[in-house]
Amino acid sequence: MFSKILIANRGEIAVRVIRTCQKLGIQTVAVYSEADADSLHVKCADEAHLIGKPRVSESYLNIEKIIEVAKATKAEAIHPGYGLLSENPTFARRCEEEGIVFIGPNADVIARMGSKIESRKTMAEAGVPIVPGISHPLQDADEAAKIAESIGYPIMLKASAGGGGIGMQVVHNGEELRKAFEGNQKRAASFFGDGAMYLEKYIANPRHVEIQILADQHGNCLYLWERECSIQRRHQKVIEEAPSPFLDEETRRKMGETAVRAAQYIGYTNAGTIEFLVDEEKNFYFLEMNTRLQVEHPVTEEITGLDLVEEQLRVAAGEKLRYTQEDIRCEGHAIEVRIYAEDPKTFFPSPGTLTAFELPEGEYIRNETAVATGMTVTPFYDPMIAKLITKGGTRQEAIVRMLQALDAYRIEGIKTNIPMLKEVLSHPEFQAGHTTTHFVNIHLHKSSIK
Ligand code: MV4
Repeated sequence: MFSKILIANRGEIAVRVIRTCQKLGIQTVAVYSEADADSLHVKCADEAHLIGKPRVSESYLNIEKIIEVAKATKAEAIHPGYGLLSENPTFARRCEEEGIVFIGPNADVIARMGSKIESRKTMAEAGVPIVPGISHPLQDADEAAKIAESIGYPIMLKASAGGGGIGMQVVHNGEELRKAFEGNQKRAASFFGDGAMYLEKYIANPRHVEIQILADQHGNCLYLWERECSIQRRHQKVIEEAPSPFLDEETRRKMGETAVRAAQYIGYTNAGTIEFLVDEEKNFYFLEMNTRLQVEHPVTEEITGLDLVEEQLRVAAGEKLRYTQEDIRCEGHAIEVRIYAEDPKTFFPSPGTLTAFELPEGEYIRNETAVATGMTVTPFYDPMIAKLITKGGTRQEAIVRMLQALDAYRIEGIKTNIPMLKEVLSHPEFQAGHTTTHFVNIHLHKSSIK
């Protein structure tokens, strides 16, 4: 096992990684920007190094500066957290070149899964179901129209480099498709520097269900059940839970085995997630693979009893997985909500100083945050300031506990999305488990929240 690692991240995930390092007796090196000098990740690490100005391009995304700190402090490995450099193949490659262990899969795997077209092609080869469509870049609108005709409308036009719904559009006929093609291609080119477009059959009213996997460097791979992440607003996840209220045992097992097959086919190591779209008949289709630890990993930890950061560190250090598939528990139900510093009416970020910040506590409550009373939420970073996770013997119990915990949450000085979270959690359709990706649009349309 490593004796010292660097955490190339900030906020709640940096604090979360440091907590597991402390448990395992691993020394920690934090890096921080000028805006984060008083942050909790700086305080709880064994040492901390300033790497630049507030803007991420001048600090948390500065690959050479982070490598320099890792070498100077003799850190043996780097944990990238999520976001920032976590899925950047150039960063992973630079770590490899310097003999520093990147806590994640190898750079080629990251690059391959970073392209939607490339990953679709790879997954089809691995025998993973993909949405009917094409796995090569479209030449022009004419080719798009011809292929769409053979697949049948409605069609989902997508950007290969896409994310956050950018470059993506549903089209219902040839005319719409021709109109949509160029605009989305231009948008993808300007946002991602890559205008490659492809298309798929449109799946109506799908669910977003993702399988957590864990793979070591000895060819062993496990699935740690699923997370249901369908409750999103404008492609931003809001509530996640495990297990999914929609899956039956057989579908769950089939999806898990499929995810393991996918990971083994590409020689994956590390914790990872295979995202699927699940249609109303419980057919599932590969959507994309995330080659990092995810924001919503705590719900998986709560139902399995595993510490995913510990498992990541162990496999990165070359250890064998200590479990077989039969050892992996699925007990009770866990829900996570993401608390964003945003105006509940306009959804604009709401930076400011926290004049009060008191968290609910209890046996069935888990908080993940890096802010405290008196601290300032700056506009430089993601507005997600905390996660709240509750657990129950049943889904209903976890929901009731979440509503109680949100009532006890005291946060003053900034605005948050807590009103919206309460509205979703108390909605009869959510409570009935009718969690599709259109939930927020359909059910919250009468309120100011959308
Ligand atoms: C789809 C789809 C329906 N059919 N693909 C949205 C994010 C992007 N990564 C994939 N997305 C979708 N792809 C086909 N062929 C519907 C969505 C979608 C969605 C997916 C997951 C979670 C929330 C969503 C909200 C709207 C649309």
